[in-house]
Amino acid sequence: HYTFFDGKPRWPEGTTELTYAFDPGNNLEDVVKNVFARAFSRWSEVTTINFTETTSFSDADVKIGFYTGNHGDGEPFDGVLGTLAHAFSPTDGRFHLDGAEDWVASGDVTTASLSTAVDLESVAVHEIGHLLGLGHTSVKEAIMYPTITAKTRKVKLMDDDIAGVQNLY
Ligand code: TQI
Ligand code: ZN
Ligand code: ZN
Repeated sequence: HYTFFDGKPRWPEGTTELTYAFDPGNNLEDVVKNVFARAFSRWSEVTTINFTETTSFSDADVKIGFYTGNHGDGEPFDGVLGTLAHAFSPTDGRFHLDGAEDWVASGDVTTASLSTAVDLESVAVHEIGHLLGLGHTSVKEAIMYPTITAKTRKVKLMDDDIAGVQNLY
């Protein structure tokens, strides 16, 4: 079953639009940006919240960046595998990914040559759930279940994820 963060934080009542931006220091390719757009749209399809990209990193509701090791928030990344990414609860908006991972943004992760390949969209869909206020679930097939293995793709919201987010919005 789905859970929320302590105190059930959420974006304000009536929020229909959240903006997101990429750290300008990262210089991401369009294929990578498109993965995030798809991941956001999976949650938009089941809520009244739409996500739009903005170029102003400082003004964006959701701030996305790839960083390695210590990056200033007290939650250092740990190199290949281990922690892949983290996102803060509403309404903080920080969404960080470990730049040391072998991210796969296109093609089939299940046939990737690296054993450490991680599917970017799978992780993004999970982290956006946290950004919206969902904690972890006990339902193994759900996006918000707290385990993913390398070379796995899991991007489709399950009934449990949908019920959780629709309880919030
Ligand atoms: N990052 C953890 C996660 O997102 C960070 C974390 C641990 C966390 N406990 C938390 C975040 C409690 C919010 C609330 O779960 S991770 C998965 C999963 C990670 C893990 O890098 O370990 C995914 C990132 F769920 F599969 F294990 C993405 Cl999909
Ligand atoms: Zn961080
Ligand atoms: Zn999680």
